[in-house]
Amino acid sequence: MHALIVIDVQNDFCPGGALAVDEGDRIVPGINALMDEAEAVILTQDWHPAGHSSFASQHEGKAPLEMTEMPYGPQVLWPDHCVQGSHGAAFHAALNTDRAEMIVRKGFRPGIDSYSAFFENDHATPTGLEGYLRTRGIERLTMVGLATDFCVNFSAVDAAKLGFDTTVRTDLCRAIDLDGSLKAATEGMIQAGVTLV
Ligand code: VGL
Ligand code: ZN
Repeated sequence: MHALIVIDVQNDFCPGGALAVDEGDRIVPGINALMDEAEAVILTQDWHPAGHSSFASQHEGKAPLEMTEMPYGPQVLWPDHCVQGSHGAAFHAALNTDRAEMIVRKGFRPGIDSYSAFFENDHATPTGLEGYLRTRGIERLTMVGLATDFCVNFSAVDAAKLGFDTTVRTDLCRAIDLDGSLKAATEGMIQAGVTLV
């Protein structure tokens, strides 16, 4: 069985949002069209408590997009975004959420960020998505959404490492591209065995 996984198509990652990705809204019609043919549809939603530790505002002297060291490793500091229950955390209004059979919320632990739909940024704390997919007999995944070089990348690499047959539709993703992060992400996904189309 095959599933379409739609990563973080939320207002804060679209133009006008707190962590806007260039053309983030442009992928919405194509994603909706893909849902029509999908066997199963799963959405992810970046979902941080106010004052989350990935926000630069919580680190004195730090600006958004600077790095810090967390107990689990290096972490990019972001503008406040996708705060639980806020307009920015809501899905883009044009995204068809009716087909979603599962919505995975991630990044809700105050002290740890979660780019991947499978594991938090310690690469150890599971979100539960792996078990959900396996118990439903889903073995093949197509991923689309935001941002190519962060949440899509981490989700796709983890999926491939877990043994899922994983494809990323790069035409239905858009990137933040911070210091060459898109190139590094592309190379990392290919190395992990992800199919990029
Ligand atoms: C994301 C940065 C912070 C993403 C989420 O969805 O790619 N990026 N939180
Ligand atoms: Zn986030």
